[in-house]
Amino acid sequence: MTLTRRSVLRIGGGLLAGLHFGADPARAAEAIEIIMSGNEDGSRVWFEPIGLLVQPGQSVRWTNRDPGNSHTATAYHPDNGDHPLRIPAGASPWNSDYLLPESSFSVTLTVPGVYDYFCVPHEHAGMVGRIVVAGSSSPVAPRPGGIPEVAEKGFPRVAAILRNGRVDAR
Ligand SMILES: [Cu+2]
Repeated sequence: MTLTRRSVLRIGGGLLAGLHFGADPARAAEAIEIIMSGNEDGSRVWFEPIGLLVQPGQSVRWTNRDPGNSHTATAYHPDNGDHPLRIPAGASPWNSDYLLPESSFSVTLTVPGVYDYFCVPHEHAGMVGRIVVAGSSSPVAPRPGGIPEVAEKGFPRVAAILRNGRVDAR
């Protein structure tokens, strides 16, 4: 059943991506890629880059390049498993659900601010990421708390993202 469900989800993601590309090919073509990765024995998993600065309206696409694991890109939001809110108020939460190797998922971010997200099966391994959508006011890091310590420590600093545009995983 799990495999069937995942296959359906994968197809669903493809359809969504297709609709998105159809709606705005220029923007979709410019989607910024975040890779879901892992080492060979699966003891380390990460998003690359782990920190990213984008402009409002930018699309971001996660692709699972880890042959040994399924991963998710899931916004910290009460709608996603009752996690604390760590995206801007008024921004839409997202959840890719499980992405099999070589599968992708994309969102378009419009509301300025800081977006923290995680991988459902690897939050406790510290697999998290942070995206800053530029805006008029200076973005503030989400209030800490309510998530595993290893996840909390995993986020790059907002200042580093603003300074460098992207922060690579250590
Ligand atoms: Cu993962």
